[in-house]
Amino acid sequence: MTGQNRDLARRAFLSLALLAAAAACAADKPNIVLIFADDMGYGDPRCFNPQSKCPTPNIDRLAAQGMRFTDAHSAGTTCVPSRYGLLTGRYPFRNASMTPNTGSLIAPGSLTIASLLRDRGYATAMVGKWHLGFEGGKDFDYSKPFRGGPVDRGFETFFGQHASLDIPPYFYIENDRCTAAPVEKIAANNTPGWSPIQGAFWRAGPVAPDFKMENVLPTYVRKVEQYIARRQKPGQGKPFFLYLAMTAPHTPWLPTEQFRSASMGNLYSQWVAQVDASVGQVLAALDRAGLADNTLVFFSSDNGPVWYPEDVKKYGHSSTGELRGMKGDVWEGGHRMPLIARWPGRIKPDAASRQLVCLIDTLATVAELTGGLPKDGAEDSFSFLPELLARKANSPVRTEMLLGGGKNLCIRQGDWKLIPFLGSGGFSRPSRRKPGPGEPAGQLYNLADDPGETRNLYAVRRDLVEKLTARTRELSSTPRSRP
Ligand SMILES: [Ca+2]
Repeated sequence: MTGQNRDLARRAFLSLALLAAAAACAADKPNIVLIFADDMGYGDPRCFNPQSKCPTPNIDRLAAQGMRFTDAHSAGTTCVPSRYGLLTGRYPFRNASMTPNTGSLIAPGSLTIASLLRDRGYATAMVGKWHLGFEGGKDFDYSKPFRGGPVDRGFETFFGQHASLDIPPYFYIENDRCTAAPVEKIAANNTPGWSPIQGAFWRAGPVAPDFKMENVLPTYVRKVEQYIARRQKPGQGKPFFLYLAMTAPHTPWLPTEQFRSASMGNLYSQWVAQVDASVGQVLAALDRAGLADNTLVFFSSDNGPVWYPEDVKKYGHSSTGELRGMKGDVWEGGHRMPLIARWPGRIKPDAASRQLVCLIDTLATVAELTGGLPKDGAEDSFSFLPELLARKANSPVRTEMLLGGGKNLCIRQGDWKLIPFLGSGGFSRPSRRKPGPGEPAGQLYNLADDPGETRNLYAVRRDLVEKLTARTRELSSTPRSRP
């Protein structure tokens, strides 16, 4: 053997030894299942809003068996930035583009929850809605592999769709290939009695012959059940990370026969009931496989609901509970999310946490659980593992967080929230308005005594406005916010 060959052989042996060590280490780790609802409001699950009209027995049971976070926030107020922040542990405003039509939004080689766990010996799988773009943007070539999607960003397998269930073209992607090209056409749809972006709303466009709107959510749940059934018993192989990005209760609201009954309430609550039952099916699959005890389950949602004040009056249900605003808004209803974590024997049952956390923190949390935070990546992610395991009660996970982007960047610090403009910033009208004579230029709320954001203290607490404005500038001009 030449010196060079010996060196190669030694390096190959070391790589194998490292891989074996990673696998051995990973074998002791829990499986991680992340269930992400789409557009579910803080006030939908009854465990967060006892007045909810949506039947959510499975989400409630998950909460009763684990920890509920009452001050958890998505990284954005709409699908794309929220998902970007969740998977990368990085504020979406740091990215040049948040438009999936222009290409793959997560840069090649960026750390994601999936790439981190894969490199630490986990099997990684995603099922459902990606919405973070592919190379080539909206110019899909159905004859070629889709690059820059889940399988190029850490997931070993993927079954799902490119964006929301109301955005054409409509087709499934398996790993990096389309299962059937969208060669047919589907007309636009909506539901009388609801606004144009509620009900069974979808846009007209190309659709694949194997893609039926009402079958999409049940198909994803079945794929997840099959994946879990194939996994091995604890200690017998690789642990897995499974990300189920549901397409609901986002539009189109399409409850199947089983949920279309008056006892389930209106169309929306019927659809939420089906989402809840889908969560129940995933939990039942873990039970059947004997994996529930060794699996950390997260449940949350990507942003607030499309639910207007008129709907609250008409249906007696507030999809955001007592929070102000809706999807897209920088008010709490747009981004405060129901977050639940269950890990039997490790997380105390029926626990509640009032800690400020952001879904961006999921990456650091699973990183700490599986061997510590990497040096690079996860720029804005703070681990809430100590909170989950009640190791450091009273020690804050994070003291501040940024939301939005550009000149609209808002900051939360402690109980205070500064919005540097007037209006919702999103779907509630007006989204933005100029101050009238003598009116303050922005909004400042104390969420501890005013969670509904009804008393604007911008004019009376100028000291805080200045301090928080300076801090926003400081935080946004550094490349990372975690140490
Ligand atoms: Ca969404």
